[in-house]
Amino acid sequence: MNDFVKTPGWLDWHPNPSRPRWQVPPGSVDAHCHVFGPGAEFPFAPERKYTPCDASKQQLFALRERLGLARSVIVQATCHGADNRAMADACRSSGGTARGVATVRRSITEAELQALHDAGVRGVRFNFVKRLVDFTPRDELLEIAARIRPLGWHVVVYFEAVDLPELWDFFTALPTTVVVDHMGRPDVRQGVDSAEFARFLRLLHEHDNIWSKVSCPERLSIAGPPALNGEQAAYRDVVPFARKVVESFPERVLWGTDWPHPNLKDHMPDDGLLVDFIPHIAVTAELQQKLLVTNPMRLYWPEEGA
Ligand code: 0GY
Repeated sequence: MNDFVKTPGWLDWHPNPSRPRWQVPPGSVDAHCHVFGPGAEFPFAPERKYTPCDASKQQLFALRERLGLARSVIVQATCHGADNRAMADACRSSGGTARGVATVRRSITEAELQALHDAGVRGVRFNFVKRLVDFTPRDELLEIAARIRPLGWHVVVYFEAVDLPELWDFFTALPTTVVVDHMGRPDVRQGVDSAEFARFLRLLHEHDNIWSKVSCPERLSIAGPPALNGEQAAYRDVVPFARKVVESFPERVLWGTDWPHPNLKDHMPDDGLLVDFIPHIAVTAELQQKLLVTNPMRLYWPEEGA
């Protein structure tokens, strides 16, 4: 039995997402998703800022199948702190079809890092979103980055657009590939030509080790769902941002569902609609192949020689 009490107002993941109208290319990767617990088996961390519903590996893999996706990258969610057991267990039981991104502290041993690698972990996540985590000193993060580099891992960073100026020097000092979650969370009200979004694009222009996930339109959108008709994307106000990133940096973009969508307050997306969003932001077969297959395979399954 799970004794954890969900955060008030918590929205559970969509119980019956539509089958996408748009078919993803064979071998497509969901490069940003999570597992939550189940809490009875993998307790949530004492330092967490929210208590989610359960979202198990079986449920994640069932959704993946429904959406036509082949592989997953399971990103450690903050509700599990630096206890990576649920994520690592999901990777290990995936038969090689899931890789992971962990959260680690400087106290982690070499043997523990190696065990995570053996489970399928290929990166660490540094989170700067203040509502999600407590502050970690930069020197600790730099030390972790230096230690994971020899494993061939990369760093995933999550932050809000307004914080980029302050974080710029830290990000650009990182010695690994750096993957930015959700395009650095632009404020879509400011528009795709805003100074704020230009700053984010400049980060990628000037640093070719920095990648971006073009994920989470449901988190960034003011327009929201639904699609008005089959031609128009849901979350259409996010389209210009994601399309700009895909077309400017086609070799350094990733896409993910963000299932089970933590901390959404207004609505829970239909995951099928999130797949149908893709051809609006990657408008050619070549861009779609890079976004969904070539790029994530290069980063997470390099041994397969994509
Ligand atoms: C996301 C977004 C969020 C949460 C987390 O690890 C997390 O708790 O990443 C958020 O609340 O914006 O990418 O899942």
